[in-house]
Amino acid sequence: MSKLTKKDITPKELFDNRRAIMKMGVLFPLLFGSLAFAKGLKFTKSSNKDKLEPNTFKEITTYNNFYEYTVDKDVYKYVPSYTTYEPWAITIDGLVNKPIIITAKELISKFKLEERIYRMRCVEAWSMVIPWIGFPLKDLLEFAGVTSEAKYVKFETRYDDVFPKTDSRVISFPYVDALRLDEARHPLTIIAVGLYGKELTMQNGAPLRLVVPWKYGFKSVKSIHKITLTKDQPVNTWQKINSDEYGFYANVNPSVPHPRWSQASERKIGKLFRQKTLMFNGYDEVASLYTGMDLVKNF
Ligand SMILES: Nc1nc2c(c(=O)[nH]1)N[C@H]1C(S)=C(S)[C@@H](COP(=O)(O)O)O[C@H]1N2
Ligand SMILES: [Mo]
Repeated sequence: MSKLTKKDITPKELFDNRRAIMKMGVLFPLLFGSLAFAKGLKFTKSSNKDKLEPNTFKEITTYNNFYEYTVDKDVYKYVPSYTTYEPWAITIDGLVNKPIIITAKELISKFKLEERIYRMRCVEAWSMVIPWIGFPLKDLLEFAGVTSEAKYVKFETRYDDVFPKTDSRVISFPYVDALRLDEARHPLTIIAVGLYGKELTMQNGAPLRLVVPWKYGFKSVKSIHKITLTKDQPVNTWQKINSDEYGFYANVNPSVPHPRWSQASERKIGKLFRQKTLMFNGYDEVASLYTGMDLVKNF
């Protein structure tokens, strides 16, 4: 495994001194002005072959799970403006040819953005349809140069004063989740950077977050800070808390109930009646990833 060289690392102070960054934001509002408002993004529009009916922007941005801020759904009340968090550093390390620390902005600029209108199913039995803007995670893995020993990709959020309300009595931080490499490389798996044609809101995981539409929402780590390629299967945040209730795979599966509730149906936010939950959340094309696996054991 190659080591980080000085050249790969942008001065740490640039990222870690939040106060200095905030001061810069005050001193140079013009420089940072483009970040003050959700910027329109350039992207290829989705054909929406599935004819999914997206939830409203308001629904998607006012009903969220983001435990670093609060355990309630009104995360939008606690998030400061995105401006405060720039520049945001992303580390890509572990079993890669080219470990790197790069700003989110620069990283995003390397990929072609497209719209993906996906179902999102939370393990708590509610769901939404969200028009994400993003790029395939596969492209990022190619950029990083994954080595042949790598088997898993781990994603971590920050754990510092950018999340002032973080309460580690509920879950341990930083928030962590991971995918098997073939799941990570599946064309449906994306890194989302936008929503409804604009940059992500903080409550939805700005500046960039994972989206794995056939898995329960908790796999889709928000506000990614670190991506690590590993040989061993990482333990995710929810497994750590209760491995009888939350597994590594977390594929949406209506026939495997959560120990405390059924997963057979869901409440789509904004709808009066519950709807049936679909195997793999309706994304049957991923079934071949799990051929021969017992999905009751590997829940
Ligand atoms: N960092 C972080 N990422 C997270 C969470 C979290 O608490 N912290 N919650 C997860 C859960 S449980 C869900 S359902 C989705 C919700 O995504 P949304 O609010 O954009 O719909 O984010 C996931 N990603
Ligand atoms: Mo969730």
